[in-house]
Amino acid sequence: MAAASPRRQARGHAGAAMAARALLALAAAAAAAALGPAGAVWPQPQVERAAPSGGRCRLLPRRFGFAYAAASAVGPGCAVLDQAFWRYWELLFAGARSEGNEQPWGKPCTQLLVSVATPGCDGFPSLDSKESYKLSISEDSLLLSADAVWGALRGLETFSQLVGRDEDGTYYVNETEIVDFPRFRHRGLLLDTSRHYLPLKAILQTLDVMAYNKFNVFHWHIVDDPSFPYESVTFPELSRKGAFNAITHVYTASDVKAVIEYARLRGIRVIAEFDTPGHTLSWGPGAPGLLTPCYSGKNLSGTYGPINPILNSTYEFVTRFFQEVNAVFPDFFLHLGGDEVDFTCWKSNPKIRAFMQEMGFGDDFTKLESFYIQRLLDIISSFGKGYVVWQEVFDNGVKVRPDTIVHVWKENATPYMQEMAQVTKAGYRALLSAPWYLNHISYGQDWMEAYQVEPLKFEGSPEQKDRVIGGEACMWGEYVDVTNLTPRLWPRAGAVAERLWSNATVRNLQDAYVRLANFRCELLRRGIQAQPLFTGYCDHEFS
Ligand code: CP6
Repeated sequence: MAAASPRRQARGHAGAAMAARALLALAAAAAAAALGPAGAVWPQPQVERAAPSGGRCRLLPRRFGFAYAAASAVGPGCAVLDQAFWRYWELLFAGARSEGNEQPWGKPCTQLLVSVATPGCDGFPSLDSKESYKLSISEDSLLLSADAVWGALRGLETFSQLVGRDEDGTYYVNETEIVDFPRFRHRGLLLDTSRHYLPLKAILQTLDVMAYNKFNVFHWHIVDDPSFPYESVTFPELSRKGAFNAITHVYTASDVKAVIEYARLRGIRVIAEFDTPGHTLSWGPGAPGLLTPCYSGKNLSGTYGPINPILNSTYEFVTRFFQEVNAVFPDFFLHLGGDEVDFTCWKSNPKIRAFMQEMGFGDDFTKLESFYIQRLLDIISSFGKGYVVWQEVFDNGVKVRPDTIVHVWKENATPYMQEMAQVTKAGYRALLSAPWYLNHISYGQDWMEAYQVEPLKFEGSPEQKDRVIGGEACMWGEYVDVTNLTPRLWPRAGAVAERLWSNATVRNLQDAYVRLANFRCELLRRGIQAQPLFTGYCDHEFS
């Protein structure tokens, strides 16, 4: 099988036929895998030791349940796990028409005992959360142990993928022992709710599927140029005048709370991005005086540019606005954007140019941008929050706090791996997104390209590599709304999920194809309209 460059092959005609034949073999393998035994987990666990005995244990829906082990530091009343027990029971057995074979083999397993070492159920997950877990499945007992509830959630997901059904419809799980932990601590997915509004339901469903993939950060690119759907309590005019529709296309305070809690219950952090000073056109109508008025020659042109960085009123507004954002979003980190600031309007404005002279910035508008960003970062720091910024903030030499996280997104300006080297060499932590733009589509198996990325493949010291805390798959919304979000995301985002969770050595495309095709069928079974990888079928595709 010529799996090394299937993408390149799929582009040429002769290559396409070859790749198609090779992939047909893969598709057959995947179809066989879909029939049953589970054991194919996505993303692949770090260590799995299948028991040589080949024993299995039978699960009867009415007699199977999740329970807390006696020694567990958390027990009934822990909402994160109580609710996860319900969810996973439903996922496993809901819609089961029967208990399986009337005279089934072997003795049934009745309980998965969950033991968590550290107390704590009410908090939010964080960059430092422990997500490791151990699953021990034998004919006599099913045990899941974890340091923290967040790891128990990951283990429950793995368990749910291990359960299969045989020809009689009997549920079973094979003996195995899994020791698992994430390779990277930050495994994110960006959704853009400004280019198109995404209904609350679509966001919540995406959080479900993120949890199936062990993603742990929802990066909410909530506002941008085209619309401002965030309903601010302090500045209600922003969404009243900046949303596509001020009633139907907004996220109210209660919507935002619902997203944050739904995510928390799945071990997912919500990092909100309010991108400034560029990408802010939609802020203008609701915040008079905030944006820079552009000139055409000597006259106002009637259009607006980035946030006006030379006015005190700007910083008063920004302080009050981010005070609210700080209170609404509990995560330690905010994403402050800072990308793609267009200097044309600033250049056209005589007051801005006079300010540049006064400040000694000359013609260097990156200095003016830095002037704004530095003041913004000081405001955010004063709230005790940390921040993530897009790479331009680093590229332009803005003085940032040493604990700043730099988000690498440009594919080519500087090759992105070189950028990772530079960011980490300067001592900053880095997040990678440049090769993971899921909004880009092309004919063929483009998930393979995302899958083959190696985030640490750059020249640098071990300390530098340690500063790569993970990455994010991005779904920018110019051409994506609720109609095509789910199939465009899944299972392609799964490629990024496995790269960020599994061991660096897990990179065999054939093996990944079989497991991902299998996982995609499981997503269909769970009611998620995930698109196919290639030819083939799933048992549940018409449900
Ligand atoms: N919006 C914002 C975008 C993009 C960025 N920021 C973007 C740019 C180029 C591509 C995809 C997305 N649409 N606010 C860059 C981080 Cl190819």
